[in-house]
Amino acid sequence: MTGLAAGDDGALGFPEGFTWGASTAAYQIEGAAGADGKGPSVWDTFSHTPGKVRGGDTGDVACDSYHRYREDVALIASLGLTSYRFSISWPRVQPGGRGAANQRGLDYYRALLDELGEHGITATATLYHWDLPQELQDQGGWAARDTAGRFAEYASLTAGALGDRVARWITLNEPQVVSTNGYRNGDHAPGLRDPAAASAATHHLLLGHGLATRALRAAGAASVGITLDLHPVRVLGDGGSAGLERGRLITDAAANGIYLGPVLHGRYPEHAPEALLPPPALIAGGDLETISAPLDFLGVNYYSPIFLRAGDPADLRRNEQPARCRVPGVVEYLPDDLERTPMGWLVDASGLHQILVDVSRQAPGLPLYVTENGCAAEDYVNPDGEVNDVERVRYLHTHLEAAARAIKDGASLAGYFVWSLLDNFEWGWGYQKRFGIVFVDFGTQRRIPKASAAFYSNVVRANAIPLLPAAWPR
Ligand code: IFM
Repeated sequence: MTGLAAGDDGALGFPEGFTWGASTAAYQIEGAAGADGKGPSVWDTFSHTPGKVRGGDTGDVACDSYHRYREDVALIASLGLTSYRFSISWPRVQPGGRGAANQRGLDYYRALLDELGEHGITATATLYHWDLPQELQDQGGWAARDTAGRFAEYASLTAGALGDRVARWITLNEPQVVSTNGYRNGDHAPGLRDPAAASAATHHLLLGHGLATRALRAAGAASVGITLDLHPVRVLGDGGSAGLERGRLITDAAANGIYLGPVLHGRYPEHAPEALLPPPALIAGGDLETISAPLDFLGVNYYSPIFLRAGDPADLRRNEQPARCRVPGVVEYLPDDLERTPMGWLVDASGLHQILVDVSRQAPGLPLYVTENGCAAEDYVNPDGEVNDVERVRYLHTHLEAAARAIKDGASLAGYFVWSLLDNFEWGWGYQKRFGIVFVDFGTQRRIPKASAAFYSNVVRANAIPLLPAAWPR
């Protein structure tokens, strides 16, 4: 790749060969919940449990991409994207999570890959985006060490069947969210509130990643990585105070280091709170070597930073919450001067710059891909039949500018995937939150590219972003 160039009009260019894509995940878009021999996943069970998902929504139909994948690939092609990140549903391929493959499940992904190939779009396939086969959950899920071995078996079988068509394999998507939301606070499937199971799940997810990486390599996989959700930790005011600095180190270890450390450096971070770490008895000899096997790339999902400031956890002020670092005199807070999306997430593009530069310092030369970045917005179809999602255009513009600046400042960023191609099933929020650059009318399944799709497509085709209006926040 060559360096960044400013176009004649001052636009900020990306390196030649930069990968431009959009991301989705199987349970969020495919629908066809029981079709062609697919087994139930933890998300089928969870979403069908009353009270777990807003409005009682399920992924039974979602965007029906299982049947409409040709239309969806045509959409991707029409935007000029060079790669599509999708996930493979483990229970479609192995309905019970072990044993022989379900050929009809593999056939679906082969057809999708063929369609992408015909349009010259490379495939970036995630093996696990949270839809664990329910049968494995019944045997302990990720809290059980055996699940890591089953995951490697599934990786091997899938790569053997589809590997010739996949440019990049991502083992896991956001293992931190699986452990925290699935096993610790119960907001996601399987809905457990069990701190011991959460810590065990953390280690077994990482071990599953390491074993799957080995299996993928043995199957001749072209390129292997993992996707982590990363959250820069920012400190207001006197970052020099000992308490705040300790708080920053602990928060960073809790939010990022517990996953980055083992994967990049073969060790859990020293500052991580003990309650989040797997107990030593679960870590067998050789596990950390397996987990830290060299990667071809790291996927970074970025949405929001974490802010810390001095405060009293026993007397919280507006916008403050107790800090996960539990350092006396330190609180987390949501700065007033930053916008929030309808998810309540802070909009802070400079956090993307920070995390990309930081990770590249930790792993010099390792190619990074932003595998997710985007926002929910209150989208609607206007009387002209258009969706004018100006908030998302602005969000993408500022974040792409931050990504371009990060490359200038030394980050080895090789590609960017927007989250998401389509409005979809947003987990516990059901269909109430729209993240797509393409609007989906869930009644008719009609797809309407939003203004953000046109904006993004222009960036992709130019391999450059227009200069930011001076008044926009960075
Ligand atoms: O929709 C999710 C995705 O599945 C994982 N990363 C965050 C997105 C927005 O919440």
